[in-house]
Amino acid sequence: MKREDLIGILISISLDPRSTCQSASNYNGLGPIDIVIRTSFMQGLQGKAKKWASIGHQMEPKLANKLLEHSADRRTMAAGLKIKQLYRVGLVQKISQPCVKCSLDFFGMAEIDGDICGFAVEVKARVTGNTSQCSRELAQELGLDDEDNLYIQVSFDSPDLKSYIEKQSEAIQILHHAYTFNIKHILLLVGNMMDIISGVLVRFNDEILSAYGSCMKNIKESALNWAYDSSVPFPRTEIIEAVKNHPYAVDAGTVLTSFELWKALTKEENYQIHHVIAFSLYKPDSGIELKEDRMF
Ligand SMILES: [Mn+2]
Repeated sequence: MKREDLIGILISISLDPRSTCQSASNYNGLGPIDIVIRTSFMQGLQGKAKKWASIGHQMEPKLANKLLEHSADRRTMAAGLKIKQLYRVGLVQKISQPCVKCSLDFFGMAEIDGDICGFAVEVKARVTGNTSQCSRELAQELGLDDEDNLYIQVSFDSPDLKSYIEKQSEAIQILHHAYTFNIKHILLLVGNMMDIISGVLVRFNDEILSAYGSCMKNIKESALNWAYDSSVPFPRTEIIEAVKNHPYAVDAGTVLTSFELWKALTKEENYQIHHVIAFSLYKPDSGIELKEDRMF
């Protein structure tokens, strides 16, 4: 796909709120409310998958500390990256567009190609032998094959972007991070239980970020206005229909209760997400020590 095609698709995406299952075939037969329900009430992970997800989460700070060591040793310079500081960040909501939220693994300040700027790190810990092996083989194919050569910078519109990112969902996730934080660079840091396997610094530009912003706006207009605009009624009938497709996860009563709770908690006078962010500072010099540094 060419860059222009991608941007064209992002700008034109909108879900018809009245669409039926038949006409929404582009979205696997699901209408907008179906998608909202499916993504808001996901079935919890169980058994091994749950354990792996938890181990992966525990690996995030360890891999971030390795990254800081690599930056101090100038090994990240191959991607034009020198990290100044890394922070742990809570859930963040875009001030100008409250429906856009994200939860980063790390936010950082860095010198990238000589300019000081904000950037983010998305950590992917491959915790099983199989996934770790796949990632290592991919890194080797890209020439990121030894300790001193793990980092590379790539532009989002590079014809071989696809070979640098294992999953489509990960590509969308980092675009979403970049848009939410209004930053141009995201480091996709892949590691296993021991070490960093690769670090791909993806560079976005204003054009793709604003196209993605239009896409977010269109999705909100067509599927989420009821949640953000008090004059739009709660789509009770559509929700009752939609939960029939997801009986394992949720029922209509739970959706309504969760929505009322969310509204109460996110009322401006009660709770503003961007006011309660806790930044925890990682200091490259102090190794693995975690220092609380509340900035807001
Ligand atoms: Mn992650």
